[in-house]
Amino acid sequence: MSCKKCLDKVIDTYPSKVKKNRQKHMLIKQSDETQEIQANTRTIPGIITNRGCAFAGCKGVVIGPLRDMVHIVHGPVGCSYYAWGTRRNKAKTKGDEKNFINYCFTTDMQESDIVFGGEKKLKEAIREAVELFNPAAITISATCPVGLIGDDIKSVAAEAEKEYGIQVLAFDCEGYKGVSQSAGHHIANNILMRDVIGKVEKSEKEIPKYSVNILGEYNIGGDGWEISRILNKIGYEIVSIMTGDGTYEELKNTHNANLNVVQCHRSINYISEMLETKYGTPWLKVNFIGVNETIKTLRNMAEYFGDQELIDRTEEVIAEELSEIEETFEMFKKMCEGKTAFLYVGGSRAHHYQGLLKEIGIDTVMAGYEFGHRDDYEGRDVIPYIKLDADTRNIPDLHVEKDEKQYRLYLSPERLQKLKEKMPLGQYAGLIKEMKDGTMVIDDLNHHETEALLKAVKPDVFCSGIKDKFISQKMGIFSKQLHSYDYSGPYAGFKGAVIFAKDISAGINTPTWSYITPPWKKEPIIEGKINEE
Ligand code: CFM
Ligand code: HCA
Repeated sequence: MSCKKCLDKVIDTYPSKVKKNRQKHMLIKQSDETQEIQANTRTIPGIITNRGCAFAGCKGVVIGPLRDMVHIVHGPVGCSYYAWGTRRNKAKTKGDEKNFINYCFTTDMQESDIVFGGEKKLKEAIREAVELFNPAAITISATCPVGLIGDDIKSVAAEAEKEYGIQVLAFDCEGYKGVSQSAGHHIANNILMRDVIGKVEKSEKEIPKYSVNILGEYNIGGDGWEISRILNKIGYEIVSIMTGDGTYEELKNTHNANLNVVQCHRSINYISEMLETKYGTPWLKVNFIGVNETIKTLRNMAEYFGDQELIDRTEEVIAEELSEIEETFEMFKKMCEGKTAFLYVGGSRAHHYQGLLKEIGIDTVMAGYEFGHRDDYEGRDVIPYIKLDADTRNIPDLHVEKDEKQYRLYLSPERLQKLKEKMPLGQYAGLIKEMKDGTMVIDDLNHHETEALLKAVKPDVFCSGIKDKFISQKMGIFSKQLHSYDYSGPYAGFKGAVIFAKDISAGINTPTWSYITPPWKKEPIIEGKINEE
């Protein structure tokens, strides 16, 4: 069946209004056309989406991985408890530093708090956290009911700051804000930028030459550790990693670096942009997933700094790392060649993993984001992203001013301009550009579409998350979680690529799938059009 026919079949069962809506979220890559896709809009009520909420994006994704802070979730117990430890953002304790990553802190609001207000309980939770744990700082994240009943978490935080002499940050990230977890990224970015980053002043001399921040890297399955290992080996100084295995103390220093490299554009582009405006540090879009992309990234970074010594060292490390993996990588590649994949992940991995899959001989035939914006699909030198950023509807955007005292340019504007022509400095190509013609692109893929497409196309592997993993496996199609890595990882960098290749080849080649009969082969299935009236 052609892709066009496949997509038509998938949406054919929808009522006409829904069909019209969903059509705009789908396309088939055609490089001779300028293609647009609708993204970052509200999911149609009733449709089972894979998306999460603003609270997930703020607390779960951006601030949660900061290990030396106590993150209090203000709300009923479920939001906190059911998300406990699920994201696999690993963190190690160094020396006698504090590390609260394995804890789950919540105010556990009850009915009476919903009726009479939960501020007292929140104050009490902060007091308890300070007395028991003495953290570097505290965050408070509001879940849905807090916004609905109007608890003033900001004033509770301000009072606590005075009382305990540590920063207490309040995030109004009620789940219902915006249209997905993307809204939560934005809320977290704004507050970290306004209240934490920039707190330490340093002179130019105190800033190491090859100092970088890694933005949008959350150390899932240890990815951040593997990336840091490679960068340290070359000779880079990592000032802060945002935010996987990161700390409040490092975060305060983020502006004291000479380059920001951005792994996940979606979740952190607001901060990278603001750092450039306020402190003059440019950002470079990087990708540490896949061997070729890692090499390209390392070469771009070296060229940005421009010193021959660094360029040579980079080549040396690349050669060393390659020699360690080549043989094993090749072996797994032989076991995967000629297979096909569906790739459906949050807001950047559906893009980042296509190259790595290609390297092991797997063709991505469908890819899409849960909550990417149009710039994550279409690229952002083409589109002025602010205008299209629909999630700013409910979220006050922060526009920072240039900081005259701490603003410094590492490279001259002329050199920066030249580099921009060679590498993605301040630019992002997005997912579609690098795809093969004929690939299906689907935004906010839902459960009906997942089932129908898997059935029609039968890819060899479906890379996505926990919510659809078992739809796929019950159909006899191997699923690889690309959020949590199914307890494996790291997948980043050279060594990570081999672990990924090993996991995929094991999953595809196990005989298990031949023992499973998909439900449509053994049960009658009623199919038809939904009556529109
Ligand atoms: Fe960025 Fe992420 Fe992703 Fe994301 Fe996420 Fe994640 Fe993801 Mo799950 S920050 S957009 S909100 S790369 S938690 S580490 S795996 S959906 S593709
Ligand atoms: C989130 C977190 C999540 C969920 C993963 C999944 C993650 O969106 O709140 O659905 O499998 O990576 O842990 O994206």
